[in-house]
Amino acid sequence: MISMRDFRARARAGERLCGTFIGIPHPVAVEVTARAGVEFLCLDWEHAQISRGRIEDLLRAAEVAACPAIVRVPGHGPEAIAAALDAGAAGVLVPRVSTEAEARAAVAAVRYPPLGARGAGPGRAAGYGYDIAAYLARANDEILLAVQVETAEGLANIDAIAAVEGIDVVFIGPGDLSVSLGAFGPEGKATLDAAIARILQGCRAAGRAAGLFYPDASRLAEARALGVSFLIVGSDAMFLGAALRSYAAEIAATADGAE
Ligand code: 3PY
Ligand code: MG
Repeated sequence: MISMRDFRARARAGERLCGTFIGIPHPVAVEVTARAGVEFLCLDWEHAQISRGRIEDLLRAAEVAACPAIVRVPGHGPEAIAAALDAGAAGVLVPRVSTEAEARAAVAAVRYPPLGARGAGPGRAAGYGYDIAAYLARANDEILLAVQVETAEGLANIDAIAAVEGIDVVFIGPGDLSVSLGAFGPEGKATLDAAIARILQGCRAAGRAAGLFYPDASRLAEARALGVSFLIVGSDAMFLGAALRSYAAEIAATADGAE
């Protein structure tokens, strides 16, 4: 089990960490997913129907299961980043970071001065004010910042983005990247693979840990070979669907009259 305290250090050091997205906006989904042994969770506030008010309860459920949980925020706004961190997230995943300026803005929103410009408040992370001094003292060391490179513009700017101090992980979103490059399906595979290889090269050159999304767990060996350490695989909903599909296939295969 990974302690909340070590999470950022381990991610920065390029130790393999395997998480999954949470898209089902209920604490039960969080507890069930965390207790299965997944190494961290990423609450998907960008693409799932998770309300701002729900984030805090989902983070609480992750803490009950002693599983580090970060939040994929719905954009670059410092308000959403502050809301996730003040609620107690172990870090944030900022989507669609395409320029050095956007990467610097993400650092500014996540880090307290002098490294950034995050505002201090008596939220849950700061013990509702009881622990504010202690939280301010440790937050810059412990909060993880991962930025997603998943556009053609981000690909073009990868070296400048990866070099920004204060970023811990550059995370590749292959879905959006393929859409942005017009590289779909089997015909687009070579283009997408080359783009991913270029991003990974930029990460290596900057000494930055690299992350990647996979829809299922069948390619963990490939990730290791590519030098990708920070993995988000599927989501609670996708794993639920996959398990139920396999059950449904068993039902069909063993139905009365089936061969
Ligand atoms: C993408 O594939 O676009 C993602 O954002 C995966 O997390
Ligand atoms: Mg994406």
